[in-house]
Amino acid sequence: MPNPMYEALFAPNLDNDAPFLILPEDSALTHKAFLRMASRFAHALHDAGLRPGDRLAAQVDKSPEALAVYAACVMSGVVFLPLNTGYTPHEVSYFISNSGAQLVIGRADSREELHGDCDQLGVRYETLEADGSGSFADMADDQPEHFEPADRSEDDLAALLYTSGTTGLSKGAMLSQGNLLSNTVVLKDYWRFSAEDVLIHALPIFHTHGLFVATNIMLLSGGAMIYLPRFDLDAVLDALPTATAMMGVPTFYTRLLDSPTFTRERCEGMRLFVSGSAPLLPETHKAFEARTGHRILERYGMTETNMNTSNPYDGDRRAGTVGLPLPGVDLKIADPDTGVPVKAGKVGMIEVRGPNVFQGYWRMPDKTAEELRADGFFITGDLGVQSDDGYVTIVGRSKDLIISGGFNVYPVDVEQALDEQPGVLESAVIGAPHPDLGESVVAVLVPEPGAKLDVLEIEAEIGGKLARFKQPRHYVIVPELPRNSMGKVQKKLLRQTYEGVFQA
Ligand code: MCA
Ligand code: AMP
Repeated sequence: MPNPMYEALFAPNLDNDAPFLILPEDSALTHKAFLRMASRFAHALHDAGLRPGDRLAAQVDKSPEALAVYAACVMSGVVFLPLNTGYTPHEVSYFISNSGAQLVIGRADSREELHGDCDQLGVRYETLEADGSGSFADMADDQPEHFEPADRSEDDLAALLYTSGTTGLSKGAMLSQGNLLSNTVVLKDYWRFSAEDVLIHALPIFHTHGLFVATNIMLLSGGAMIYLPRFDLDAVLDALPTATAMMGVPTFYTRLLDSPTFTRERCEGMRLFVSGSAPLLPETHKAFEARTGHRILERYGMTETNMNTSNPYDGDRRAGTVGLPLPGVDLKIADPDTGVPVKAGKVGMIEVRGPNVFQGYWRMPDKTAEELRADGFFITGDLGVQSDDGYVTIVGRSKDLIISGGFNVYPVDVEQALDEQPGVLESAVIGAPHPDLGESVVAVLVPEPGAKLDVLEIEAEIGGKLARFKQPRHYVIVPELPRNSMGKVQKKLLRQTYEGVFQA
């Protein structure tokens, strides 16, 4: 039966004995073995009653099994909803109820906290641990190693990825098989991936970067991934001599540069370093070239759109730019109000259209209509300029967003949690430059008249509600927030005032 992702990514590898996942301690899982595991998982999903179009939420540590859950969803037509392992049960409950997931796969230690919510919503909870064990793995134990793929078209949903918004309500971006596959096909060729490649995979697998960009490209090309549980500097340094490529967020590159053992010799077998998810500083690009002789290839994407632009493989990789629109992607720099293109060289809203652009937000037609124009252009919220020869430079964001080590933090989420704390009259959350994470979170708090705020208490309190990466790393207490004549908090002024708080 037709299933475009299965046919392109899995079918050619069903009997492929070459390694797919190279694991610590010199073990490896071949493409064939990985797909057999995924087939057993797909049978387990089917036995659990999941049918094409149903949703499965997974909050699991990175492991081969965790990746096989994704592949099993593609095989069986189940919509995959990966969740950041840092999310608190409070955050996860929202995703489960909003998505209407039929099954949650998570760690045993989260089961207790989510149990009540799952019971109330009638959702089944199965476990999968970092070592691949758990009740879900047990369900798949004796299943057949071939799964007849579910009938799916390019327009059918493959994944639901939640992205927060400036309104504080997380929205599920609906990504179809066609959205994911079209991007994978383009990127594989653009970046010249082949079965000879060995990619260092140190990214998490719950976001577009590590899940779709890295994994789908390696499935399509039949290559291998040195599959690390997380970015561990020593493990990455050890992996470099046997690898050909790496994908990472800028923090990966600054951490490598901070290590004296990161040398040109170590990178001799490497052909490509890709950076994305957050701005790569031109000085990092230059320092990297000086140290290794490699020019990092920077690209730009979003959860809603997959990858939109990339610096060229052969041509000029320009530091500080995100390169050229990818083949098949229409990109315009437009007036934010009208969508009409601005004059060349002028700053405007980046809008994109193409087979990579998502289907809209899950059960939120109004939000979809606000960001996706009727003619198919998606309003990214990123401000940019385009040079005469087509290179795009991102110069800012119209959305209130902080990107910390490649993770997005929407200030409104954090402000809501802070405003609920006793004694807090109001708060403003901003990003400040951070030497390791690019940007990090600063909270500016205003106490209620006569109240004395205890930052340690506030930290402890919001710790139970907000994922660690969203929690402020610096607090300031002020008598009032600066406002403009319209009464709006002047975040730009706050960012200027506190821009040095993380500098040594
Ligand atoms: C971990 N922590 C963080 C972050 N990561 N805090 C703020 N920002 C972060 N990014 C917390 C940990 O929970 C820990 O908490 C403390 O910070 C110290 O962690 P550390 O050991 O330094 O962090 P790490 O585990 O080494 O992780 C840093 C990291 C990681 C390697 C930069 O965050 C990472 O892999 N980021 C990649 C994110 C990514 O894949 N983004 C793509 C999404 P405690 O202090 O309590 O111990 S965007 C996307 O997909 C779009 C489409 C695109 O364009 O690609
Ligand atoms: P997300 O929605 O989590 O996928 O985050 C997407 C956002 O990350 C984009 O809208 C950009 O603001 C930012 N982003 C991704 N890649 C880059 C890049 N290379 N340079 C600057 N910002 C980037």
